[in-house]
Amino acid sequence: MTKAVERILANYAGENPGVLGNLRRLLNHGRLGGTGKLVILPVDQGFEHGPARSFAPNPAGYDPAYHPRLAVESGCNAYAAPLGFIEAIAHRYAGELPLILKVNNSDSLGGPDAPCSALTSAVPDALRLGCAAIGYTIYPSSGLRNRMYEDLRDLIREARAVGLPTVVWSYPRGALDKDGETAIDVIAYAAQIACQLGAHVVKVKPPTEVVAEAAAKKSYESIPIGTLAERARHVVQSAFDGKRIVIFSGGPAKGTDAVLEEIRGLAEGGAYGSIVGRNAFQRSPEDAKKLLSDIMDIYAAAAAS
Ligand code: FBP
Repeated sequence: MTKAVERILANYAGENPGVLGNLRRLLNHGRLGGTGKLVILPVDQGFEHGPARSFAPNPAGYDPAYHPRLAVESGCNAYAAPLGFIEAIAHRYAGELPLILKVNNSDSLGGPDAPCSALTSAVPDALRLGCAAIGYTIYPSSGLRNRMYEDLRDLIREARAVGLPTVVWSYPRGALDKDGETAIDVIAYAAQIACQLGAHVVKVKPPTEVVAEAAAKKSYESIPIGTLAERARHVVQSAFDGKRIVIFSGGPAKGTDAVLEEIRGLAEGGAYGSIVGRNAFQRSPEDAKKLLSDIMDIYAAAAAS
């Protein structure tokens, strides 16, 4: 085990050997293995956004086999997806590529309730499919957030009991306006909530300079948030002073320069890594591999500095 991985796992010292072993698997796999940094490929957008919005830009992505192959060939640390996609490929990839079973999902077809994902699979599915972790989305600011927090409490307890860590997608959504969803105070708060719920790995969106909550404005007068690096640093600090692994999502497809500039800011701010979906699988395989490789270069350089 490298010093970097040892240092990170020391922050999870209270966990059982199964959870620690699976965290070690995630941290030791792929091109960034052993550096303490992670790049993960998430492909739940078919469920969350629909097939055409997700896969039409690169139709190879309609095939469930496409994504884990891209993850392996790019050297990603792990691949995360809902039950259907994982079931379609686990026989081939379990043990070769760390798999994260996304156990809740929501569509974007609308409905009268505040956003709340359905439980779409369970801990025994993750075990059966040879997964290294489960994934769960919470929507802080949704009217149904307390139900999600309570479901997550039970899931983390159940997953931990069988040695599986939990990756929490913490996405503020519901009562907030669009700017509020990615405001620095809200993202830092979302990271903190996920950690307090027992998340082993926290995933949030890159924060903007906006401070959304009136009650938080005074506190942010003395916190540097002018650059993305400063904001990432504050989010990492909000995740138990960096003692929990915090990774940032990629967002809608954008130009290569914009993606890499964002990753540079996140890496400079101490991010543990990125979880990049659309910006990877919506490009051609060659372009996706090149972009993921450039992203990994940035994190590798940050780990070495
Ligand atoms: P992307 O890199 O495509 O943003 O993927 C990360 C992710 O968290 C996915 O797991 C999820 O489907 C998507 O973002 C949600 O995006 P949005 O908030 O735009 O619905």
